[in-house]
Amino acid sequence: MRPFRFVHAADLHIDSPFSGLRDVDKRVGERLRQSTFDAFRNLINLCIDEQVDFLVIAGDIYDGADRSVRAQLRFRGGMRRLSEAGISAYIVHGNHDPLDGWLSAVAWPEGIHVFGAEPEWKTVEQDGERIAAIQGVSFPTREVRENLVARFETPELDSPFTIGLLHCNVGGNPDHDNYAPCTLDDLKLTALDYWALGHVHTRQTLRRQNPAVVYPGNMQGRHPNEAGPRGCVMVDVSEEGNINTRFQPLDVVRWEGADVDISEIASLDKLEDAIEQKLDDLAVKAEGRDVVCTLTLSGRGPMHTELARSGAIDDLLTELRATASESPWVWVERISNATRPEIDLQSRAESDDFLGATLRAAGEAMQGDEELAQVVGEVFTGRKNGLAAPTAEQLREWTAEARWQLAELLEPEE
Ligand SMILES: [Mn+2]
Repeated sequence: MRPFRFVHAADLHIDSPFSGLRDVDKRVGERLRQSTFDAFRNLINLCIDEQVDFLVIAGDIYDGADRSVRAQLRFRGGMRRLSEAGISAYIVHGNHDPLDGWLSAVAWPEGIHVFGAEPEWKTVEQDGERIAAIQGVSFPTREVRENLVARFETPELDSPFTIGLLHCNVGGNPDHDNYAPCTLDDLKLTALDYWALGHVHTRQTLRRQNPAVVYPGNMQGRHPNEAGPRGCVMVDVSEEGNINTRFQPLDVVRWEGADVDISEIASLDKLEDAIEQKLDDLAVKAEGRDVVCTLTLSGRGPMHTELARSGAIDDLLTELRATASESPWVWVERISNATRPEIDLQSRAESDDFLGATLRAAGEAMQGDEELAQVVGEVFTGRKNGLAAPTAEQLREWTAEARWQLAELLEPEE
């Protein structure tokens, strides 16, 4: 068998509307609406530049069952470029773009194959030699509750390298609709060499070999929960049939979360500096891509009072957006204020009220308290399968943490 290389992509969601964004800047909005098209162009460029043998796409090419004309034409244009470069492509549809959705009659160029609602085999040939056999099935309709793996055939003994192409939910992943549910064991039993899956948007390799089971994730992040690099998987198959996978980023706008701790910050300008430093770091990490950032301010410090004033966070957001660099840009999509007030435990413990008394008692317990050690110890050792009693050091740490929690709970905010 001769070694070969293919690209596995899924969940392109071309022409995603990005409708959930709040008061987004015009250029940012346009860039985002363009981003799924650009990521797709990057996919086609990658296949051609790397001269791969073929491409497999595991569903959700389009974002909506009512596929936009623009998305369909762009997709067909990409397939034509592949075809002209002598690269074949194998495609299944998923829950976002099932076979019963609105679809213009598209004539596919040579070498581009779209699987229907019944599983079938397609053989990939290169220079007259069979290099792989692909079995795939499309979603006939949006809500597929059937385990589609059961309909796949075990390959014949003289088959070349075999690939299963499917949009499905393995192991009931709760973050995604439970369409075409199946288990890893179902996939193993079918005795294919590589399962090219789609549906779960976070990249993951469920199994490396015999068979390899891979979700490449989506190609362009679309909201804060799709943070970090997004792209496809490049698969190399050796003469012996060994599989080597490598992630290739294709996204053009990256979503990232950033956390700025205010505990060491005493003034507004220092806070702005700290945030800008974080945003600069994100820009570097994104390697020239634009970035949409969800920013969280956390920690306990003097800036809490200032940030808690009405309109302060909105003003900060407006200012950060106004001073952001032109290109590539880092757009702060929202700021979550999770900061806490600064509390001086020492002086607070001196006051003559309930919290003062509680803090004093906790402070004494931190010096070592036999009664506390006994009561907490029993929680651990008193069980059927008893655990070791906590050490004096652990008790001290927990008491210190409990003191902070009590102070926050009992201290009325100004
Ligand atoms: Mn999807």
